[in-house]
Amino acid sequence: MSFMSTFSKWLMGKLREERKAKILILGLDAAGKTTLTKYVNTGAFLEGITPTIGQNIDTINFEGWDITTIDVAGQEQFRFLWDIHYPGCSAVIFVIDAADIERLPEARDILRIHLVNNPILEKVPALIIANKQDLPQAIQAPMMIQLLNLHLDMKERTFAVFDCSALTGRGVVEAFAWLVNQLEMNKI
Ligand SMILES: Nc1nc2c(ncn2[C@@H]2O[C@H](COP(=O)(O)OP(=O)(O)OP(=O)(O)O)[C@@H](O)[C@H]2O)c(=O)[nH]1
Ligand SMILES: [Mg+2]
Repeated sequence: MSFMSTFSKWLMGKLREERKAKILILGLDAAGKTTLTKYVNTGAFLEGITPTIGQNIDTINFEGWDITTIDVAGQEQFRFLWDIHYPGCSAVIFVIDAADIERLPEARDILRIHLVNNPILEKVPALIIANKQDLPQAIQAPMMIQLLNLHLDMKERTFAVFDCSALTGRGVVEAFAWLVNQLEMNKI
């Protein structure tokens, strides 16, 4: 076998191997983390998803990437379980129920504790999903940035906020395309 074919085989193997990422999906209970993950996996809204206990680990194939998603339980009594998943994460998705205005302060606090002020996730890109945009009262990205103070809290970090609906699929592909773009850029 020539040097070039050995080299290109090695390179292809390397590229394949590096197109793997571990993504952590955080957010309050009922934000839509599991529904969103299932939407990306199946291309459809799945009804009747029950609250997660512990975590769901899935693999999503998106634009040539094998993405292991760790969709954690958002209920308060399970949040201590998030800690073990922080090391080795390539990115974080933080899902917010944008239609639940009353819980936005709680979402902001949890985002601060577990992401903004978390040294293990210091340099990790963050995709913020303003979910449930199919509901009329849902807050949209520009207002969400202000209400969650993201323009200040996240100024040292690469982040984006996408208006999504895990029910209709609106914005989901665009949001994941942004995420994969971050993975591509961080790989080089
Ligand atoms: N209208 C609407 N409902 C949604 C959307 N996404 C999720 N839901 C609903 O919100 C509820 C909670 O969704 P889950 O996916 O279980 O939320 P979760 O964030 O995984 O919750 P935990 O597992 O408890 O942390 C379910 O009844 C979903 O059908 C959405 O985009 N629009
Ligand atoms: Mg869940």
